[in-house]
Amino acid sequence: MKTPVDRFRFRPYKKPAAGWGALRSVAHAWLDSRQPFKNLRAMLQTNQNGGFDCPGCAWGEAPKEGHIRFCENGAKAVNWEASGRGVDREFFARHSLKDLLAEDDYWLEYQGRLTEPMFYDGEGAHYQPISWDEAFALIASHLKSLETPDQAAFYTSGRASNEAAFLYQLFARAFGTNNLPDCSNMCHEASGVALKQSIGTGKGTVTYEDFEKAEAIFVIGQNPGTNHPRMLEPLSEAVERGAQVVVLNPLRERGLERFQAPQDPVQMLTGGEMALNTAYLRPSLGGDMAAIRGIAKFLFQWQDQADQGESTGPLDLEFIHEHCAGFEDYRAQVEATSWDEIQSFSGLEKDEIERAAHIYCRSNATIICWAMGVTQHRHSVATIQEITNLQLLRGQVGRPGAGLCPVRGHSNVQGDRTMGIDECPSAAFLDALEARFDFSAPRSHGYNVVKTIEAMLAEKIKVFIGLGGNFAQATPDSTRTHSALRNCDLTVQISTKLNRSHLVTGKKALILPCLGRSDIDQQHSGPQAVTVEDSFSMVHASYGQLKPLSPEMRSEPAIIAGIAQAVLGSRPVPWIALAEDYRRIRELIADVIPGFENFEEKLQAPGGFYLQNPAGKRQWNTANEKANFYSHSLPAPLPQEVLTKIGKRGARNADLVLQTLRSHDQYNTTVYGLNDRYRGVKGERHVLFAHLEDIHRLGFADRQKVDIVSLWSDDVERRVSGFTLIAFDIPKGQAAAYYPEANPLVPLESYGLGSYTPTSKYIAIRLEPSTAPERII
Ligand SMILES: Nc1nc2c(c(=O)[nH]1)N[C@H]1C(S)=C(S)[C@@H](COP(=O)(O)OP(=O)(O)OC[C@H]3O[C@@H](n4cnc5c(=O)[nH]c(N)nc54)[C@H](O)[C@@H]3O)O[C@H]1N2
Ligand SMILES: Nc1nc2c(c(=O)[nH]1)N[C@H]1C(S)=C(S)[C@@H](COP(=O)(O)OP(=O)(O)OC[C@H]3O[C@@H](n4cnc5c(=O)[nH]c(N)nc54)[C@H](O)[C@@H]3O)O[C@H]1N2
Ligand SMILES: [Mo]
Repeated sequence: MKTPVDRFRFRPYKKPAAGWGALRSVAHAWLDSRQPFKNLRAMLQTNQNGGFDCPGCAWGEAPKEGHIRFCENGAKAVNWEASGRGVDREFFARHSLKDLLAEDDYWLEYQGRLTEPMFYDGEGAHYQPISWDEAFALIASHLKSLETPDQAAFYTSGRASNEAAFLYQLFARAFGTNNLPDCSNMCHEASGVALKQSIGTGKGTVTYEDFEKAEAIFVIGQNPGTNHPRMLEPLSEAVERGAQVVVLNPLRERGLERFQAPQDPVQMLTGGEMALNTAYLRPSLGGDMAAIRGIAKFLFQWQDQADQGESTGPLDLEFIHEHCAGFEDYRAQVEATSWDEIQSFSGLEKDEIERAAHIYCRSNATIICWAMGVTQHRHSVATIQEITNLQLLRGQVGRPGAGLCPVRGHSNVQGDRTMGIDECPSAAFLDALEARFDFSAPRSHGYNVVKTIEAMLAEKIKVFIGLGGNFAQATPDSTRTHSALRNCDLTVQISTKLNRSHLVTGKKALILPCLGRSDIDQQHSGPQAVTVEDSFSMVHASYGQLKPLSPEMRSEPAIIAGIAQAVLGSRPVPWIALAEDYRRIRELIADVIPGFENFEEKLQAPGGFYLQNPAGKRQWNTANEKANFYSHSLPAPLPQEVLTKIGKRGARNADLVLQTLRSHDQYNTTVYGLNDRYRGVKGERHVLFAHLEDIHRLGFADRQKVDIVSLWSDDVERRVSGFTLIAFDIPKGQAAAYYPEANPLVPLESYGLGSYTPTSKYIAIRLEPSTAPERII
C-alpha cells in the first residue's frame, strides 16, 4: 500500500492562518479517510454536548452554544482515527517485522486501525494472531514471575479517559508499583512542579471566560495556529475588543501573526484578516526567563519612581502583603540581575522588553499562556516560577480575566494526572486509595519516563505496558531507547494505530487494539460514556459516535480490566464488572478523588462541571499557605554549560542550538502528511531550518543535505543523516527540526532540573556534509 506524497518544495507562506487553506486541508483529510459520509457525522459531533471530546488537543470549549467546535487539526485527528482502513492478521502475514521496521512513521500509521490482538513470540519473522484471553494470560504469567512489581512499568499517553486512567493506576498500585511514567513527563511536567511549589496547585488558574475578560494575553513558547487552533478564536476576539496580545517566540509563527476566522464567511470571502499580536518578541532558545526578569525589573523601577512621586505604582502591594511570601528576596534577586545579563541571556534588546513591560503594566487583567517552548528546557521549572513571580507582582492570579495558563497537549493529559497517573503520588492520594480499597499502596516513588529508560538499559524493567502513545518515538535518544525497549522480556502496546513501538519490541510483544474516542463503546450495560478534563479543569462526558471497524477491538477499560483480572483476580475490585458499566468506575472515582463527589450527577450539566482550582480563589495549598515568590539566579548561558561537559573529545563548539517542534501535519509522532503549510514546506520532513548567514558561515549552501550531530558530555554518537538545510527566518545561532525525526539527537541525560523533561527545545548541534544516500521519494 502506498502513502500519498508530494515532492519536496519550500516556498514561504504568505496567506493568513486558518481560512481557506485550513478548509482545503480538512477536505483532504476527510476524503482520504475512506469513509467521508460516516465521518462528517463524527466531525459535527466533535466537542458538542452529547458528542465526543476531540481526540486532538486539550484546549477547552467555548461556553456558547451553536458553534461548530472542531478546527482543522481536530478534523484531521478525527478522520485519522476514524479511518476505514484496517490492520489485521493478513496485513501482518504480508509484512514481516523487519519489513515494517524499514517503513517510516507516516506509512505505519497510514495503514489504518489495528483490528485484532497480535503476538510476537520473539522467534518468527511475523506477528501472529492471539486471542484476548491468551494475551491476558501471557501478561499475567510475565507479571507474576517478576522478582518485584517494580520490574514492570505502566506508561500512559494523555488520550486515556478518566475511567481508563483510574482503573489503570489502581491496577498498577494493587499489583504493587508506582512505576507510572506518562507523556506528561515529556510535556508539561515542569508546569506542574513549578506551580505546585509556587501557588499550591499544579494546574492553570484560568477558565475560558477569563479569556473574554483579559486586557492582555501573553503567549510564550507556543504555536497555537497549529497545535491549539481553537485558541485563535478567543485571541482574535481579544484583539478585536482592544486587548493586547504579546508573543514570545523565536519563530514568526503564522497563526500568531495573522489569522482569518474559518467560521466567519465574510472574512473568508473578502480576504479580511487580522493581525493577532501587538508585540512579537523573538528570544534566544531558553531566553524567556531572562525576558520575564527584564519585565519584572522595569516593574520595580517604575514602582520606585511612583513611590518617590507618591503615586500608585504597578505593583499590587496589598495583594503581595496579604497573600505572598518571598517578595523581598525576589526584589533583591531582580535588582542583582544586570541588564547585560538580561539582554545576553534573553537575546532581546532592552527596548523590546520595555515595550512588553508597558503593555503588561497597562493591563489590569493579564493571562500568561505557555507551552513546550517553555517546558522543554533545563531550567523550565525556574522559568515558570519566574512567570508566576511576575503575575504575583501585579496580583494577576485569582481575579477575573487574569491568571496562569499552561496550555496542555493531549486531550486528557490533565485528567490522567487527576486520576492518579503519577509516578510520585502524594501521600494523601495513596491514603484515599487505601481508605477505599483493601490493599496497601506502594509508598516509594516510581520511575518517570527518563528513569524508566535508564532502568530498562540497566535491565531493571522486564515488562513494559503502554496505554496508548508511542514510547519508542516520543522519547529522547532514540537509538539508546530502542535498545532499552529491546531489553524487556515483554512489551505490550494498547493502541489504535500501528507505530514504531509495536516494532521495537521486547523479547516478546503484544499489540492490543483498542477503541478510540470517536468509536461507539458498547459494553454489557449498553453504550458507554467516558469523561475527560481540559486545560481549564472542565470535566465532561464524551460519547463515541462511530461503529468500530472490527468487533475484536476492545475499550481501554475492558482491556485493563482483562489484564487486572488475569493478574489479581477480583481483588481489590471486581474488575470485569466495573468495565461492564463505567458508572461503577465513576462511583469509585467519586469516593477517592476530591472534587468528584456526585460525579454522575454533575456530569449531566451541559458542558460538564468545573473542578475548582484553589489558587484561582486565592487559596494557596502550599506549606506556608502563601503564594510564593521563588528566586532563582538566571541560568548560565547554556551553550557553555553543555560544552564544558564535553570531555574526551576536547571542547568542541556547537554550530547551532536546535529546537525540535511540530509541523502542521502531525499529531506528535502521528504524521498525517509531509507538509507544513504555514512554514511553507511541502513533501518532506527531514529538514533543518537555519539562518542563511549561519548556513554560509558554516560552509554550507541553502538546500544542501547535512548530517546533524549533537554534543553531549559522553562518548555516545548521536547523529541523524540526510536533512535538507532550509534558509529560514529564524534568529541567528538557532536551528529547528521536526520531532520525532530529530529525537535521536536528544541526550537522555539532558533533562529539566526538577522536571526530568527531556530538553527537546535546546540541543547543541554540529553540522556535517551528509553521509546519507539520496532518498528517493
Ligand atoms: N495539531 C496538533 N496539535 C497538537 C499536537 C500536535 O502534535 N499536533 N500536540 C499536542 C501536544 S501533546 C502538545 S504538548 C501541544 C504542543 O504545542 P506547542 O508547544 O505549540 O508545540 P511545539 O511545536 O513543540 O511548539 C513549540 C513552540 O515554541 C517555540 N519555542 C521553541 N523554543 C522556544 C523558547 O525557548 N522560547 C520561546 N519563547 N519559544 C520557543 C517554537 O518556535 C514553537 O512555536 O500541542 C498539542 N496539540
Ligand atoms: N523531540 C521531541 N520529543 C517530544 C516532544 C517534542 O516537542 N520534541 N514532545 C513531547 C510531548 S509534549 C509529548 S505529549 C509526547 C507524546 O508522546 P505519546 O503520547 O507517547 O505519543 P503520541 O504520538 O501522541 O502517540 C501516538 C500513538 O497513540 C496511539 N493512540 C492514539 N489514540 C489512542 C487512543 O485513543 N487510545 C490508545 N490506547 N492509543 C491511542 C496510536 O497508536 C498512536 O500511534 O512526546 C514528547 N516527545
Ligand atoms: Mo504534550
